[in-house]
Amino acid sequence: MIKIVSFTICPFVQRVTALLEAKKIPYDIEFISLSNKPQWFLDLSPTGQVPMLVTDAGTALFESDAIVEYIDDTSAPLEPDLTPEQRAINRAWSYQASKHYLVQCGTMSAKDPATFQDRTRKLTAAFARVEKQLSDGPFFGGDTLGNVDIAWMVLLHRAHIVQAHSGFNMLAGFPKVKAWQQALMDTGIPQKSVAAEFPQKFHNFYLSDTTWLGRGANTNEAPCAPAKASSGGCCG
Ligand SMILES: N[C@@H](CCC(=O)N[C@@H](CS)C(=O)NCC(=O)O)C(=O)O
Repeated sequence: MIKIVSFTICPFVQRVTALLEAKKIPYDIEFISLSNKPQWFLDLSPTGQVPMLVTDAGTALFESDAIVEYIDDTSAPLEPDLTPEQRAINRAWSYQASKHYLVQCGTMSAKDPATFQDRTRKLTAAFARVEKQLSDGPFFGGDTLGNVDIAWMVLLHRAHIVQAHSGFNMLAGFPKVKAWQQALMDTGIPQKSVAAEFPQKFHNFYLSDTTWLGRGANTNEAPCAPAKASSGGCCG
C-alpha cells in the first residue's frame, strides 16, 4: 500500500489525502514531527518537506503537485473525458489554490487586526478570482467533483473552521464560493482527509488566544505595536 508521510495540519498534505479519499485509494499514513524530523525521512526526502508519498515499490515522491500528478497517472480520473486544454486549465486553477496555502496560514497566524487585514488581502483576491470562474455548481466544473475542487477544498475547509470558531467569514462577498464551500464540506472528504487530532492541533496553532482569530476576531481590538516583522507561519 502507498504511504503518505504527513504533518497533522499541513495543507499540502491535505490536498494529497483529500484526492486519495475522493478516489477511494487506500493508503497508510505516518505523522512526523517537523521540528525533529526522523533520520529515515531525511534520508528519503530531498527537501525535508511533507507531503511525501512512498510508492508500493518504495520510491519516495515529493512536492504535492508532483504527487497529485502521480496519483492521477496511476488511477482513474475524477472527471473523465476532459480535453488536454481543460486539464491544463484545471491544473492552473488548482495552482491558484495551492499557491495561497501559505498565504492563508500567514493570515490565520496574525496576532492583531491590522496584520490580519494586511495579510488577508491576497487571499481575498484569490477568492474574488475564483468567484468569477465558478459555474452553477455544485462543484467547480458542474456536477462532478474534480481536481480543482480538491485543491480549493483545503482553503475552504480551513475557512469553515475559522468561521465556526470566530464568526469571521473569509468568503464574505463571494456567494458562489460560499455555496461551493458548503458543497465540498457536504462530501465528507474534508473531514476524512485529516487525522482525528486535526481539529485540536489546528485550534492550538491558529485559534488559541495568541491569534486575532482565536480571540474572536474583534474588530475593535487595538493593533499590536509595533507590527510584527514575521509573515506568519505554516505548520510550525
Ligand atoms: N512545495 C511543497 C511545500 C510543502 C511544505 O511547505 N511543507 C511544510 C509543511 S506544511 C514542511 O514540510 N515544512 C518543513 C520544512 O520546510 O522544513 C509541496 O507542495 O509539497
